[in-house]
Amino acid sequence: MLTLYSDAHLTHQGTEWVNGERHPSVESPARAANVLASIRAAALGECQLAERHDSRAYMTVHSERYVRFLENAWRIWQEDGRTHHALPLVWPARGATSDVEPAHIEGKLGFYAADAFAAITPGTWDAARTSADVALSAMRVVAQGASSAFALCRPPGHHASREAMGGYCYLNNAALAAQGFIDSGASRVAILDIDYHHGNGTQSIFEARDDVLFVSIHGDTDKSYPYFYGHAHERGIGDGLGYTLNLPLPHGTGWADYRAALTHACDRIAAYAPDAVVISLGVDTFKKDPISRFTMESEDYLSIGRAISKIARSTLFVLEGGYCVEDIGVNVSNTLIGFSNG
Ligand code: OKP
Ligand code: ZN
Repeated sequence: MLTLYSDAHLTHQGTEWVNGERHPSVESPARAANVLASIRAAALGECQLAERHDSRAYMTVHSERYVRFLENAWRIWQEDGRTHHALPLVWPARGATSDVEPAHIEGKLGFYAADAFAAITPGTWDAARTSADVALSAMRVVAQGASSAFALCRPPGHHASREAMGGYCYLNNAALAAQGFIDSGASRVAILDIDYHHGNGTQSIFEARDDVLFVSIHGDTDKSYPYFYGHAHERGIGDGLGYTLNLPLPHGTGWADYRAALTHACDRIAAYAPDAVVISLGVDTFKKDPISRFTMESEDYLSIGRAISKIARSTLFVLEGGYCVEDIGVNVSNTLIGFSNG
């Protein structure tokens, strides 16, 4: 299996609020470095640098004004005299109806953010766009005939919606890849999101469509980020009704209970008979993950990969979360090994 990657993410290290203090985000450059090292050690296949795309390439799932905001946010922030990482402090909350982008950067930040977990730093745009480039390059490899590929994306993408960043995500890498398959001629694409956190951004991008099936297994959002999306009763909207499947599981879930949900998810996807499958691969379901509450062991990722291989479709793996830096590499490579040996 070919891996697509880039080193452009190295300049992006966000900031987040933890216990009333600002800390470097757990979403760190070391994560991707560890994954790449494991992929190389496991001799999973060649590792190739991603191709650069024009900003227009991100407007297949994001709006032009949102992409331009991401591109220019750090510069505008700096011109306002700031030197620290930018985080929003004010949002158009429930019931807000205005669609007018504020002129001031403080307003723009909240207008284009779901939460305060996606900091804008000097290197954020370059890292985010390159992460999307990694996904689009890997998508092309599969669209041109490879049976699978791995997009080693960083920052992650599944919390980013058409016009909002959030949860360490800026551009939705998996959604860009899914739309890329459609634009390359696929009639149906399925997305299986196995990150611990519900992929609210991806769901929102495709929830009104029946040509992209979105299936997610995640920590019950009643008690886990992103809190407001991912309930079992969210099943899609309009033409998309029945093409969103959410399988929330309680805190403490391990492979024994996860297995049934994964089998159900894979059966639904196989029944859809997609031309391509995109896996939003988060390994923050791991027992030692510092911010999540499932209890998967490293060996369990072999079983997860094997279960995914049974869908028997062209498959693109896109890296999302996983914050136990020490074990993120083995957990990701085990998934890919389990799939390859399926
Ligand atoms: C990104 B991805 C909980 C803090 C939640 C944001 C989590 C973003 C996860 N106390 N922080 O889905 O792995
Ligand atoms: Zn996650």
